Amino acid sequence: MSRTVTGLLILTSFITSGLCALYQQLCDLTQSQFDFVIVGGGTAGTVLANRLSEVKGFQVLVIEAGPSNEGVLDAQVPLFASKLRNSPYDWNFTTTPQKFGNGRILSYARGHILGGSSSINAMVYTRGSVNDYDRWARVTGDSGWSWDALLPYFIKNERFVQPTDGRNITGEYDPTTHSFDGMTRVSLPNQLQQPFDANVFAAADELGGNFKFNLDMNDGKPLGTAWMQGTNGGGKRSSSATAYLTREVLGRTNLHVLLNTRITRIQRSNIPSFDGPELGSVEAFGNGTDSRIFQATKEVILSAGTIGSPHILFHSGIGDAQELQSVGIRPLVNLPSLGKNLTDHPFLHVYFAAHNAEPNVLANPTLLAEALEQWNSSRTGPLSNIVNHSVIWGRLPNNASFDDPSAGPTSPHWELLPSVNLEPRDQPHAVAYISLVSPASRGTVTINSSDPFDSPVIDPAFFTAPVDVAAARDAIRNIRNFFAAKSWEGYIISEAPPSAGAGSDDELDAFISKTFLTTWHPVSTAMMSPRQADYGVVDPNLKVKGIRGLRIVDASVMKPYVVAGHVQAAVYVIAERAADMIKHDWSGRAAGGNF
Ligand SMILES: Cc1cc2nc3c(=O)[nH]c(=O)nc-3n(C[C@H](O)[C@H](O)[C@H](O)COP(=O)(O)OP(=O)(O)OC[C@H]3O[C@@H](n4cnc5c(N)ncnc54)[C@H](O)[C@@H]3O)c2cc1C
Ligand SMILES: *[C@@H]1O[C@H](CO)[C@@H](O)[C@H](O)[C@H]1NC(C)=O
Ligand SMILES: *[C@@H]1O[C@H](CO)[C@@H](O)[C@H](O)[C@H]1NC(C)=O
Ligand SMILES: *[C@@H]1O[C@H](CO)[C@@H](O)[C@H](O)[C@H]1NC(C)=O
Ligand SMILES: *[C@@H]1O[C@H](CO)[C@@H](O)[C@H](O)[C@H]1NC(C)=O
Ligand SMILES: *[C@@H]1O[C@H](CO)[C@@H](O)[C@H](O)[C@H]1NC(C)=O
Ligand SMILES: *[C@@H]1O[C@H](CO)[C@@H](O)[C@H](O)[C@H]1NC(C)=O
Ligand SMILES: *[C@@H]1O[C@H](CO)[C@@H](O)[C@H](O)[C@H]1NC(C)=O
Ligand SMILES: CC(=O)N[C@H]1CO[C@H](CO)[C@@H](O)[C@@H]1O
Repeated sequence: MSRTVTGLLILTSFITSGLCALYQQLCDLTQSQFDFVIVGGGTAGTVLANRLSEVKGFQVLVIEAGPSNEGVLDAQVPLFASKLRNSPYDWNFTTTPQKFGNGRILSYARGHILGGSSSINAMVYTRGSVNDYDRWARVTGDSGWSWDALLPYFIKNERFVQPTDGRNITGEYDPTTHSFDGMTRVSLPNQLQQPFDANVFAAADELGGNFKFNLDMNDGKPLGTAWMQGTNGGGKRSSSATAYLTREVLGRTNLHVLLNTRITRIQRSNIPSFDGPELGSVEAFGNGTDSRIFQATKEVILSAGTIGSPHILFHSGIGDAQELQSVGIRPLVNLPSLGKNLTDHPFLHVYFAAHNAEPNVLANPTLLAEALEQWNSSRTGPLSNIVNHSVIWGRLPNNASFDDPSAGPTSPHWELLPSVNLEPRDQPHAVAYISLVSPASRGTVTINSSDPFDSPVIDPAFFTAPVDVAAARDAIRNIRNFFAAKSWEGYIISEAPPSAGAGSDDELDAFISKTFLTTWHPVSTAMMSPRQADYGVVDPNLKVKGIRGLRIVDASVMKPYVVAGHVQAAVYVIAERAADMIKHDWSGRAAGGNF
């Protein structure tokens, strides 16, 4: 089987054509001065590349460390997503030993490919809640970050399409919540899995309360049980690269996309310019020994992600001055908040033995070959789906004796993803994935060497706030109640190891400590704060405090509050809004700009 897959990979990579705007390596690009230099061709970076190059007078360069997404089969087939971790398309980061995990080290995937993490993620598409964004607006003092103000950007990002099985989806979503002419293809499951999916919604109706049916979790009020929505619209992964860097966009003569090139530092520009960037020089290394300097005349924009953006800034002398000195880097700008307040969602798996032996397509080579043929010819079948079909969002009870870390009553504390047969196990089983989406714990990203090619030191500090442990226990108890519903009779047998039998708080804590992982949602290492604040990294317009001509546009700027959901939709709206801010700032000043 793996031979077929490899064969297809080789075949499709031959088809990849050399578009003029796409440079495979550093030596292919001769031009060295641009209006905007975007560092990182990931989720946010490709949105900016598209939107800024809409202005014909802007010369735009985006530099990506990883290779092209084209022809990468695992980045196209939705159900192959998990194969992209620990691959050439992953930076392969790890965390420091986690205290609550008795020193366990976790792998910490990040996309290393055009489209960044949107090319390797699990494709769940959730906007988050009204309260999440209204809190950003409140703590930054910029009402432009509120839910209502950002709604036009959600609309600009989303292109909702019908599932590929052609079923009638009335009652599975609210069409008035969605956009049908944006960029990223979003859909409901492309194929249902019965009786599992029917049981989920029968149990929701039977139990009510925390589990009551919610027609559409993307309307700003996610609580309850809802149908899943994902960026697998049309049966194929829709990443920022496939959606925002289409062949047509890559054909623009003012857009340049440089692949397989890593940025190590930004430095003082040698071009004298009245309103040009203070740090307008970008140091780039090819995959060989090649290195070059690129110049920005208007702005350098960092879109290297929650880990990559602070990493580059530290090596440029920006960050906590004392910490930089201690690793032998000469400080240029003292910004003590950089790399602090890292916020991520812990992840747990709870297994239940089941009667139904539903075929696990990924574990059976014959089934997999058939499914791949079906996917290849019609974008239908099991491979066209993301891992789950439904989602339950819930809150800790109101009487819980903790300061509420959530943004408010519309924001969940936990997310449950009921699913079947996800991993090979001896016995048929159901699994509930649990993500704790309003965490109070805060971690850090730092460096321990002055070599920019060394990995950064990543500490998400999971479960260092006791309320996060309480939320995990509450989530586990809720999924037990959910699978105990009458609707599951004849399907679920009983909870399986390793959580089976863990009843007391102490027993649950031991299970949580031994098994927790990341949901891969780190944010906030370059947090926004009000314009006059003496903490924070960027102003609400995403300009780095105290440095002219430098912006950060990616997941790292989320105010030290992650949205209570999967974060890609939030990154898309941050990038869409940032593109408008940048165009506005330079409007009329771009030679030949078509405003
Ligand atoms: C395994 C996984 C599963 C996930 N699942 C989901 C999900 O189901 N739903 C969801 O909403 N979110 C999910 N996420 C999170 C979501 O995908 C990310 O939060 C989001 O894509 C981050 O966007 P970004 O623009 O901040 O960074 P990225 O998309 O990561 O982009 C950063 C880019 O910068 C490049 N870069 C970094 N450093 C350098 C450098 N020095 N020089 C040049 N280039 C550089 C990187 O290669 C990358 O392409 C998942 C993430 C992962 C990793
Ligand atoms: C990540 O690890 C995999 C497996 O070891 C390896 O093949 C890949 O090249 C690594 N990724 C990068 C960007 O080095
Ligand atoms: C889909 O189902 C709804 C309600 O059951 C019905 O009103 C509608 O006409 C159906 N649409 C199509 C295209 O059949
Ligand atoms: C660099 O990457 C390009 C494009 O993938 C490849 O053709 C080239 O062989 C690589 N060079 C080295 C030295 O690895
Ligand atoms: C982390 O965020 C909090 C809340 O906004 C803020 O008060 C604090 O100063 C931040 N920490 C750092 C080191 O910037
Ligand atoms: C997918 O379809 C194309 C076009 O019909 C064909 O060339 C290719 O071999 C198919 N791949 C697989 C794995 O079926
Ligand atoms: C809190 O309320 C829940 C029901 O919502 C109840 O089961 C629990 O016992 C209460 N806890 C306390 C400490 O009152
Ligand atoms: C720096 O941190 C990395 C990653 O945590 C670790 O592997 C390495 O040993 C550390 N190096 C030093 C010099 O402390
Ligand atoms: C309802 C359900 O669980 N659907 C899918 C969840 O993900 C696994 C995939 O890996 C599928 O096997 C299930 O059918």
